[in-house]
Amino acid sequence: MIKKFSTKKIGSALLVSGALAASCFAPLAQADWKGWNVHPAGYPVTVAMESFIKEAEKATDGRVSGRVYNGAILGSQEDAIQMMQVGGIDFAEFNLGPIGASVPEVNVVSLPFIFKDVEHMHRVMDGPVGDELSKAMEKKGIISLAWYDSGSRSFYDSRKPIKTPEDMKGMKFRVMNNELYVGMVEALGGNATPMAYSEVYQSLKTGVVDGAENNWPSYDSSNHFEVAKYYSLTQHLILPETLSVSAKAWAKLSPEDQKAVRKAAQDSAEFQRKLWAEKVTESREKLIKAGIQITEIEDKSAFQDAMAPVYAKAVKDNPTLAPLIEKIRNTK
Ligand code: GTR
Repeated sequence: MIKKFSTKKIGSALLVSGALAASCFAPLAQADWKGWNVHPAGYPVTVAMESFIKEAEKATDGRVSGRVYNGAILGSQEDAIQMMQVGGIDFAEFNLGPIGASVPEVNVVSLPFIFKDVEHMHRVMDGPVGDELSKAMEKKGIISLAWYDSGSRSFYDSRKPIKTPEDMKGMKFRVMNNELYVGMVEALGGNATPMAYSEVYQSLKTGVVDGAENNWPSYDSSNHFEVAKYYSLTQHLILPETLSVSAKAWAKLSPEDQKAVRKAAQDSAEFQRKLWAEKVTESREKLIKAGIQITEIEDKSAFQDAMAPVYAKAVKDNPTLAPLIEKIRNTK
């Protein structure tokens, strides 16, 4: 008797052999990267990250591909920094502020008023200090591929304009996760509490905190302006951000693919800086129309002078900051 093969069995045999054949011919280092991002769709960081991963895919003939998960749905920035160090996420855009909590050298950029302006920050980060900070991050499993912009941060609150540090007395501010920022607010006379970005809106609304601090685009996109309308232009921090890849994901790429991915990251940074400049203007105009109250602070010396103990403590806790501060000050 001739044994009949069921078409179902033949079908699945074909499927299995097909899959085997496909896996034999698939490129070896196929990587599907998970990307962490704190910002919403349309934000300059988000648009640039999406452009990065698309360009990286093209430039590696699909050996690298990935997806950006917005709005910190993969976890807070603090958690994401830890996740990247163990390879739990493959790429991300981080603010160097919270990275300082894991990579102490990076704290140099969190010293208030360390940069004269955004152009000075660019010169520093595109030079030897930027390279030194990248190396320190690499030792902790974070491969920084390019620096993104995040303008300058100023305080905002729900109670009153801030013209001098005295105005901060008795007010409680949310800060990013880094003890240095707690010291910064305390040195100005206020109280500070570190908190995840996603919790700030509700905390401002319910009065758990009176204020926070951020740049124009984040003050806008987070809707914090709705619940804290006094924006006082202290411009105390100019924080670079980084487009990074986890050392684990990076090590799986060939040198050629690493080069291509780095190039895609640097191109995306150029794009991000352009989008950033446009967004700052757009957010400022939008929020002025929405009725926020801006306080210009021509003379910031009272805020700057109050930072002496913050610098002293940072250097005492981590002496490697002293030469870095020198180098930044000497960068013309
Ligand atoms: C934004 C920054 C985010 C995050 C946020 C915050 O300006 O781009 O990475 O650090 O501020 O205040 O937590």
